[in-house]
Amino acid sequence: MRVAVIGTGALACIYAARLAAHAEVCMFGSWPEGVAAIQANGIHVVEPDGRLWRAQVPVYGDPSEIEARRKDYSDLGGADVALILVKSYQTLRAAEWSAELLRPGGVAVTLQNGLDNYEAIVEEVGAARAAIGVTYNAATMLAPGEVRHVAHNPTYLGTQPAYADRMGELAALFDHAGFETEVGEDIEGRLWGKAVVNAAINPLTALWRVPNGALLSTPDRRWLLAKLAEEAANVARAKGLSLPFEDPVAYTDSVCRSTAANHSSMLQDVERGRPTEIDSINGIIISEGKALGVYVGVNEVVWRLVRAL
Ligand code: KPL
Repeated sequence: MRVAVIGTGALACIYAARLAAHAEVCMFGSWPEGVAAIQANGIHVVEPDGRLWRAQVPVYGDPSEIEARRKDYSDLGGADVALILVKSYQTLRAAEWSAELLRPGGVAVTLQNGLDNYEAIVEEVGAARAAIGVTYNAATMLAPGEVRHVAHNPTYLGTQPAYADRMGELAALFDHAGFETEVGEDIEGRLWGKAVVNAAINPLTALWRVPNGALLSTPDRRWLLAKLAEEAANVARAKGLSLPFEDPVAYTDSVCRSTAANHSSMLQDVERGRPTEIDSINGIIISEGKALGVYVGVNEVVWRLVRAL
């Protein structure tokens, strides 16, 4: 299978590095330091137990190189899958690249945080070639091209009849590469399930600059974590979605525990002085909640605090 990984951040690195032993993988990115480090030294992965390993993955970043590689891909027939792992505010460009890199029946799969990526991808590649995935893997960028895989957690892939066979093959590839993966039709519930967790964990870790596990350490932290998760889950339920858990607070607590050492992606953004994904996570929960008459007051305060940050 020919896989184009779009992005060079923490999750892009762990997916590309693991898949490279089992598929023809190529990365495409616009972060110059990330591209340069991977070109020079490959991807360095530190496992949760401290074991270190390295993978060589071709990566293209310079627009002229991307152009050349796109041409190679089209000569070869194009990529079977484009895995989109950029920040949500970069999705449109990643979707444009995917449209050029994919072969006619190829599928672009978002594995990103946020609730507005799929729509942006559909605009570029069409609904018959766009799929939603949800990953609970946690990873921290140590330096450009160097990543700590903090927690090995499941990946979920949504499927539609138009590309069910491709999603089955991709899930088998992920499994071989060490990503425990499930394919299912109700991916929107899973996507919102992840957004509930992100809406609670990500802004609080970014505001207090603490790892995920530290959110469980005091009653005040736990109270805010619970309110954010409950409000987000109420919006999902008001939309008629069935969430992959009964109790959003217990579920969010369990993710804090299973990713305790991780610096959430929003904390990593704040630490690096980069924009956050707050609008694609809490921002959408707030606008959908208001439209449905669901109380989202705590999300709104936290959304404003992060935007002000
Ligand atoms: O998705 C994540 C993120 O950091 O964005 C979690 C699951 C919270 C892991 O840190």
